[in-house]
Amino acid sequence: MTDTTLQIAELTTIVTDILLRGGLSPLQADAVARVIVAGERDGCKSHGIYRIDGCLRTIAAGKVVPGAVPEVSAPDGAIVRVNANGGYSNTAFDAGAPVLAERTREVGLAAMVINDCTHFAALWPEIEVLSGMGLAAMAMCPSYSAVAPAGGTAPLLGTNPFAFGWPRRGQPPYVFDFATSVAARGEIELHRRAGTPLPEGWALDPEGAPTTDPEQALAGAMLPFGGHKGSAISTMIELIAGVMIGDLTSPEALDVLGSTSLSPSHGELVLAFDPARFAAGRPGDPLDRAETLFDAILGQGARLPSQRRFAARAAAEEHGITLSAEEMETLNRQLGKDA
Ligand code: NDP
Ligand code: PYC
Repeated sequence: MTDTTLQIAELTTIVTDILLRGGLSPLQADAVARVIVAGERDGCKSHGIYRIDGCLRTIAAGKVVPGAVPEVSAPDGAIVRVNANGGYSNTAFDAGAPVLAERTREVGLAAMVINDCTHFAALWPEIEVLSGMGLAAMAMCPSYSAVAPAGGTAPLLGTNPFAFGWPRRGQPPYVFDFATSVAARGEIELHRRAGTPLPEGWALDPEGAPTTDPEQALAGAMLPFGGHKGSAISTMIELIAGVMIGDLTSPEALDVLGSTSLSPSHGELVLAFDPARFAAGRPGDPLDRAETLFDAILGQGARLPSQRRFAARAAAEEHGITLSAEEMETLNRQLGKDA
């Protein structure tokens, strides 16, 4: 059983073909394949090719509109609205991002509200688009109930990802992107598949007792990161990226979906800031001043978030992406090659 190394473009073609074969339109398949391959390329296995089966199940269950075309409306003001029309969040983001950037430059601060999207993806690919345009940005969304609030014992909040990016001149942006649970649910599933126990403090079993068994954790509840602090941030996301944008909270998304094995449909909120507009008239260039802070962090021997990811990307760009024999078998099955 040997590993296989694929170039990024080769893996992108394979993933796109699988999604087209699964029924997605080229518009949807292209955006979803890019984000899945980006996960694999950057060493984020919890949102890489492992997600393909979930996409195929979601399409087969009729829980995503496979040919959806997102609609952007931004009549005035700081809010850009994108209706995903039941398609994937990634396609909706692609449609709205140029308008969000334009509006941010005009107003200094603008928001993109994505409604009615199916969501399974990591947020940093979106954040990097905006930081690549010189903007600071935040993105967040609910998910489906999987996490007990701090002090509780049953799933209620989603794993609600939260991401932030800051542009840097001549080097990759400062980006963090994390689940507001101790770990992404995808990590629990990867532990289940590998037959490895979870670290202590990640989850509760269905009776509300601490567990390191991934099966029990998936049946029970995950825990928020940082106790009451993560619980509060996760609740904020339910409020501003669910209730406030007229879309579903995580409990509502789970009610509609009826399963934790498919990708939920809800909304997403993206905020973009033009640092130059915010700092106008104040001493110092904000991007230069940020570098002083980053240097001080690095000077202590700490690393910046996404540094590991950017290193993985550089390696993948140079040497390709190495997949196990089992992963290649799965891709071939998904391509219908073992039929
Ligand atoms: P991780 O805990 O792996 O990483 C979180 C962030 O912290 C990353 O930016 C990471 O950078 C950084 N980081 C990790 N270790 C260090 C360190 N020692 N010093 C400095 N920074 C560090 O992420 P999660 O498992 O919580 O989430 C993974 C992904 O899951 C995210 O991309 C998120 O968007 C996605 N997700 C999506 C959901 C959805 O509903 N769509 C729900 C939940 C999660 P680096 O990558 O370089 O290690
Ligand atoms: O990994 O927690 C997760 C997740 C949920 C939905 C998409 N990713």
